[in-house]
Amino acid sequence: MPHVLLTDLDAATMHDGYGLINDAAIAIENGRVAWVGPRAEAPAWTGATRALGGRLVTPALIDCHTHVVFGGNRAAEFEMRLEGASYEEVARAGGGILSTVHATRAASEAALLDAALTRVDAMIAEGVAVIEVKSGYGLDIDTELRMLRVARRIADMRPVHVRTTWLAAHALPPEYAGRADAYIDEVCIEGLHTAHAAGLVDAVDGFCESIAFDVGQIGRVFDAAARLGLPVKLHAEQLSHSGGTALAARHGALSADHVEYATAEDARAMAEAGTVAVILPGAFYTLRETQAPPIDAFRTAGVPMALATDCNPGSSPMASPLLAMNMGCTLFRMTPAEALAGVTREAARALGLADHGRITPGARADLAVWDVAHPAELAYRIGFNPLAERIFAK
Ligand code: DI6
Ligand code: FE
Repeated sequence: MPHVLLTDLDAATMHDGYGLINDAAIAIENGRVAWVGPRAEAPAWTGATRALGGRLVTPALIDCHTHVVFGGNRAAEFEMRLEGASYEEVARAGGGILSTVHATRAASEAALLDAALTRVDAMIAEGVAVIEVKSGYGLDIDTELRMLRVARRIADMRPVHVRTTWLAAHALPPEYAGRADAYIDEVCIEGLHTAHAAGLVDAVDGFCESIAFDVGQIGRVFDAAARLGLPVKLHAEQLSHSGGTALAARHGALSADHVEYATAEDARAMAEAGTVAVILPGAFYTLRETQAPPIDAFRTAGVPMALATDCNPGSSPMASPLLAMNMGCTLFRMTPAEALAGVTREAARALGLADHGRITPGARADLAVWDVAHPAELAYRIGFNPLAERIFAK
């Protein structure tokens, strides 16, 4: 979409609150926003013009935390948990993440891609233009690399940007039982070098939790990432307070994700480091967690908050960023404006993407056009998709 003037629309530019401009126009040149403002002040224009009939335009959505590449599903575990087993109990019994590891190791690259695309299509249908995709269900170097090759191929198959994240430090595979430190060295760090050399890694993540890895082990993975010049992020304080957010902040992480058990002190450290809190209400809801993330402490400390689906087969079998927005508001009392910023501007920040998630000159012109009268409607409804059109600037 080289030279287009979108006219006759409301635009949310996401500077302050909604940053709504009524009767706005957006000029697009070579896939970038060239100008945005009141239509009456639009620049003289020789390119094409399209009227969008007073619809709301926001930045296209960004799902900044997903595990969309995996084999199988975990409906049987869902039934077990409904009968009373906890997520940790299922994991310790060899189910949970490890059951998805078995299914993922057994799946071909083509099968993994096929299954991931159904989830990606659901996200695109809700206006998503950037998806972060993590490895973490291979737990051996070959399968972790296969997952990230599939992640990269998503962007060849669909009009969407993909950011890949190395998450080998997600769980300890059975062949390394009792040898977690060796797993960190031989798979998480060795494999990271291989994956990075193959151009498959945009960021590095880990799961810091009693059922996964401790602060020292994750710290070693983060040091390896730093030596390669790769940014880090972390699944932190999801099920208990394990010190993950403080570790993430010390390493200048892009984000700390889940953070239900984070404290006000953690929030201050995150604010100082510029680490985004990625709020994942789908996992909170699915696991029937009762500890809500400290949203007020994040606000007070000035921690930017993103929102994402955490789309995965276990703790968040959800591919709807609009539902994540609704849950962020209803479960955590985020405001609808925070929810919208959380799936646009702050999600871009959580991925280190400077030119996504805003409608501002120079930003990528990836836009979502909605059949709503007010942006709060995006978070308010459950199970309605008001997307009229997604504009993808590639
Ligand atoms: N926390 C999560 O919510 C996902 N990974 C993680 O570390 C869930 C992974 C799964 O249950 O498959
Ligand atoms: Fe996750």
